[in-house]
Amino acid sequence: MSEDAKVNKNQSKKEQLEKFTTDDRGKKMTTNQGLKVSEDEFSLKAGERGPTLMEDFHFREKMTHFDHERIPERIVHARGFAAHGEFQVYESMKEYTKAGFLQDPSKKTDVFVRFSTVAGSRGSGDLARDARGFSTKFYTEEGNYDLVGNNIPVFFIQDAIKFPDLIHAVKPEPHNEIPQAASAHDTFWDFVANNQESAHMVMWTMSDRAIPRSYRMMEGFGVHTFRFVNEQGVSHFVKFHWKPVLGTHSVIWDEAQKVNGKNPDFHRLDLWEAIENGDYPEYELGVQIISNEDEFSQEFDILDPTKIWPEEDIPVKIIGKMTLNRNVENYFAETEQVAFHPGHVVPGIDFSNDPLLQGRLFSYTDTQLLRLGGPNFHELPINRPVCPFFNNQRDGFGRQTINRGKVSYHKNSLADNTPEPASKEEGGFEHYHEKIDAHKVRARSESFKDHFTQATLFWNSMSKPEKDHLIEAFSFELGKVESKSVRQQVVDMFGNVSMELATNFADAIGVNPPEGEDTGYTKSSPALSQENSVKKPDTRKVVVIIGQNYSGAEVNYVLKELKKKGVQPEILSNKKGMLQGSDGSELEVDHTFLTADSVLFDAVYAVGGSEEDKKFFKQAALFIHEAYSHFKPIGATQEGRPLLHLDEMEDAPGVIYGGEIEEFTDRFIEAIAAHRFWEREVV
Ligand code: HDD
Repeated sequence: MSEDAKVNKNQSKKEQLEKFTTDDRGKKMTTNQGLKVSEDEFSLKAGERGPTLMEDFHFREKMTHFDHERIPERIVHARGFAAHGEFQVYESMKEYTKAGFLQDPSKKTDVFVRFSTVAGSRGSGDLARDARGFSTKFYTEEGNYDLVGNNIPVFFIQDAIKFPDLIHAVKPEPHNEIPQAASAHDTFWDFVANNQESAHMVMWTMSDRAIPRSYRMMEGFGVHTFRFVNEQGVSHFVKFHWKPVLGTHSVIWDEAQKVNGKNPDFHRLDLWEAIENGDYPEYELGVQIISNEDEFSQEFDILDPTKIWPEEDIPVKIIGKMTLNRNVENYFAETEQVAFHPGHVVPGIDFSNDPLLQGRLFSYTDTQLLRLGGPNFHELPINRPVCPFFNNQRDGFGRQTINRGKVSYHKNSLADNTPEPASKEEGGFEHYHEKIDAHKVRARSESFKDHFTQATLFWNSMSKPEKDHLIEAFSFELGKVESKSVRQQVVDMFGNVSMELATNFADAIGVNPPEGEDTGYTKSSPALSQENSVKKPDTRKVVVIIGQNYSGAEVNYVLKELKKKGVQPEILSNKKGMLQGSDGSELEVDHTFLTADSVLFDAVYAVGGSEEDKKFFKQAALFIHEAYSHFKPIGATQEGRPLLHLDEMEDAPGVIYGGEIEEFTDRFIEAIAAHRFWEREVV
C-alpha cells in the first residue's frame, strides 16, 4: 500500500481487526520470541528426578505470561457481553446535526456494542435484578463516537460526585462481601432512603425492566440530555433511545433467580446463539428533540438525569437501525479490552450541563488508565478508530505506533507546523458556544428538587401485573434488609410515590404503613408499560417434551409450522440420542431433564411418547407445571395431554390442546406470540 493510502484511507472495522487476528491452528509452537519449541510437557531439570533449572526460559516465559493474565475488572459493569454490527440512518439528520454518520442513508457505520450488568463481578449471573449497560461504539470516519447508556432512561443520582457513594452502597457489603450482584441488602436501601433523588430510578430497578428476557429485547437510553449541533451552529437538546425490533420483554423474578443457577450465562448465550443462527438482533435509534428556545418548557428541568421526557409529550423520532451481525473472535481482546467513554464525540454531537454527564467525562478515561495499564489503550485493536489519527502524544506503556521523525510538539517549523489543528470547515471539533455567566458554587438547582412526581408517573403507567411485580420486588428486597429502621424509612419515602405501593409492601416487610395522603398525581405515560410493547413469536424458544414412538406426522407438522413463524423448537427427552416417531421419522434430542430446565424456555410443547415410563411422566409434569406457574404458553397433543395437570390447567388461558392439528398449531403459535398469560390463577 502506498504511504498515502495507508495514511488517508478509512478502513472497515472488520478489515482492521483482521490485521491483528492470528490463528494458531496447524502451526508449530514457538516462544513469544519466535523460537521453535521442541518440548512443552516437562520443565528443564538437573536429572530426571532433580530440581528445575533457572535457565529454562521457555518455562519462565510461559509461567510469567500466565501469572499476568488478569487485569482489574471494571469497577461497575464488570460482567458484559458484546458483538459487532452496523448502523444505518434512515434519512439525513442534517437539519439537526452535522455528525457525518447521520447524514447519508446509503452509508453503513461499523459498531461494537457491549451489554452489561452493573453491580456484579465478572463471574456473576446474568439475571441479577439490576440496570443493564447498553454501550455502542460507532467507528465513524470522523472518529469514534460512544453512546454509553443503560436500559433504564434515568439514573439514581443527579451529580457525579455521588457516584462512589451509590456504588459503595450497592456493591457487596465491605465487611463480608455479601451479597453478590444484588441490591437486596441494608446498605443499598439505606442509601436510597437517605438520597431521595434515587426514587424514580428505584421504581425502574424494582420493575420488570431490571430482569430482561434477552439483551435483544431491551431498550437502550443515552439517559442524559445531549446536544445536536448543525452546520450553522444551531443546537437542539436531544435524548437518545434504542428500540429493539423484537419489543421490550422480561422474565419474572422467580425465573430470574432460578435461571442464575441453571444457566448463569443465559443472556450471553442467547445473544451469541441468535447471531450464530443469523437471527441478527436489531434496534432502531430514536431521538427526542427540544429546541434551545424550549429549554424551560417542561415541568421538570431537562438537564436533570432523574427525569424522562414522556414520549407522548415529546415523540421519539426513529432515525436509523443497528444490526448486530458478528460475534467476537476473542472475548478478552475485544469485549474485555473495549474502552467506552461518553466523552468520545464527533462534530455535531455535544454535551449538556447535566452534572452527572459532566462528571462522567472525567471518570471514564481515568478508569481505563488503571484497567488497561496506561495511556495507550486507544491503540488496542478494538479501540482504534477506523480513520487515521495524528498528534504529538508519545511513549507510555505498551506503545505500538512507531512515530517517524523528530518533531513531537506544536508549534514547530521543522515539520511545517504539522500535525496542525483542523478548522471547523475541515472537520475540526468545535465545542458549542454556550454562554455561561455564573457564580462558582457547590449547589444544586432548585429545579432538580422534585424527586417523586415522575416516580408516580411510572407507577401510574404500569399494568396490573406490572404493579404486582413492583410490590413483590420491594417486598423481596426489603424483606432481606435487616435494619427495621431502614425498612421503615423506605416505606415512608415511597409513600410519596404511591400509597398503594408503599402500603402493600409495608405489610409484607413487617413495618408500619406510610402516613399521609396519596399524591393525587394522575398522569400516566403508556410508553412506559412493557404490556404495550411489540409482541412476536420470532426467536421464542419452545421446548418439545417428547419420548420414543412419538406421533410422528403430527409432531413434524407442528415443528415445521413453528419454524416457519420463526419460533425455535428444541427437543427434550430423558436421555440424549435419537428418537423414533410412529411414522418412522427421527428427531435428535437437544436436552435432557438433567441438562435443561423449564425456566430456560418461553413455552412448552408436550408430546410425550407411547413408551415412556413413570419417571419420564413425573419429570415432564413438574417441568410443565413450572412453565404454567410462570404464565407461559403450553401446548399438548396426543400422549402429551396426560402430562398436563388438567384439574388446574383445564381451559386455562394459554393452555392449548384438542382440535384438528392445523387449528391446534395456529392457536399454539398465537399463544407463543402473546408471551405470558397473567390472568391465570396460580396457586
Ligand atoms: Fe458509567 C462504565 C453507563 C454514570 C463511571 N457506565 C459504564 C458502562 C456503562 C455505563 C454502560 C460500561 C461500559 C462498558 O461496557 O465498558 N454510567 C452509565 C450510565 C450512567 C453512568 C448510563 C448515568 C447516566 N458512570 C456514571 C457516573 C460515573 C460512571 C456518574 C462516575 C462519575 N462507568 C463509570 C466508570 C466505568 C463505567 C467507572 C467502569 C468501567 C468503565 O467506565 O469503562 O468509569
